[in-house]
Amino acid sequence: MSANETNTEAKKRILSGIQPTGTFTLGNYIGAIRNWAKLQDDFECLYMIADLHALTVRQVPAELRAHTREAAAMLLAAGINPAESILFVQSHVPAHTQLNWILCCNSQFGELSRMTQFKDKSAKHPDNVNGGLFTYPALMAADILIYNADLVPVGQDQTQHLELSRTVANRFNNLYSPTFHMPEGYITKEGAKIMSLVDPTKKMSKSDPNVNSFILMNDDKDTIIRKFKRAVTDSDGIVRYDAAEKPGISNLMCIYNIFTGKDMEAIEKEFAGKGYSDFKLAVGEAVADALAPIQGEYARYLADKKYVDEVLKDGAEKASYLANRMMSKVYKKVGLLQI
Ligand code: ATP
Ligand code: LTN
Repeated sequence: MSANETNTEAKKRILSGIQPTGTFTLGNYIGAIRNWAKLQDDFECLYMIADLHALTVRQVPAELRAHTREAAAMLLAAGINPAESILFVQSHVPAHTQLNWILCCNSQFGELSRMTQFKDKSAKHPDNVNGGLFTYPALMAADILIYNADLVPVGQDQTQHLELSRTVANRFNNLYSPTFHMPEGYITKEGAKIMSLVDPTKKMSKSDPNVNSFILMNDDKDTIIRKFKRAVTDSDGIVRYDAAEKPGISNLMCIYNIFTGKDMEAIEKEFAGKGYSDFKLAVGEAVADALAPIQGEYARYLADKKYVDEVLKDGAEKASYLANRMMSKVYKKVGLLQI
């Protein structure tokens, strides 16, 4: 079935988003993007660059524009196929902001106040605790519910937002009449949360001011190996999985597992009696080798701005068609006058 039809019983619908707040990290790739390409054959997929969400934190306009196109190029390079999936930019489908308002009016202050991302980002940017940051999850719920998405592939940090989407959908359905599907999270066990290389108790994040804390998708091999070599670990010198006691080594083992397919036991055996530096080098090489072909494709797409923009235009049209239909239903249900 083509992606621009409404969802049938045969294929479940997927929606996910990523903010163009900078170059994507290895955490974004492992926790989210890597799975997006894999899901395309079995699901009807919509993948969105969440530029409106990015505005909840101050952005330099020219950089935001550039990051948005780069994000599209990286998603194409990572295997999103526009012939199978709808790839679009959030602000190109105005219906998201229309539904956002309706859902804001159905989200409670207390619910929004409890969101850990709101608390974290308010602490990080105390000079800009804006209304958009507070109502961020209502816009995310709109992104999901406007397409009646069944599944939402994200990293673990987004679980609370997903739960709020379900609460709001449920409230709306009960108040008016069944309208929205209940979305489920699709969170893979491996790599749901890749940690910072500098502080392995914190999530790897593209907006971290310390460049050594993350691997960027376009870091070259030397940079990747250097960053892994510097990664904070512990002093006992044994490669062993223990997320609580050895978060740094365990994080590196997760990354190595993802790119080599070797399980934790096999990794422990492979590096028994060897120092951390051998292990770190092996992790760096595995990551650099896996990213090399994606980086090649990325450069190719980035050089073809016209093609990328055409993909996004086509995606926006297909997504708008689906979103506008839901929007007229919602406006009618809440009692807005239709003329
Ligand atoms: P920012 O630093 O700007 O807040 P971010 O790096 O946290 O951004 P998002 O755009 O918020 O990235 O997230 C995009 C997707 O990547 C989401 O599904 C999120 O759960 C996932 N993700 C982000 N960081 C990680 C990580 N460290 N491990 C696993 N998944 C992650
Ligand atoms: N909040 C998400 C990005 C995002 C998203 C979405 C994810 C915006 N809208 C809809 C899934 C579904 C984040 O990763 N920080």
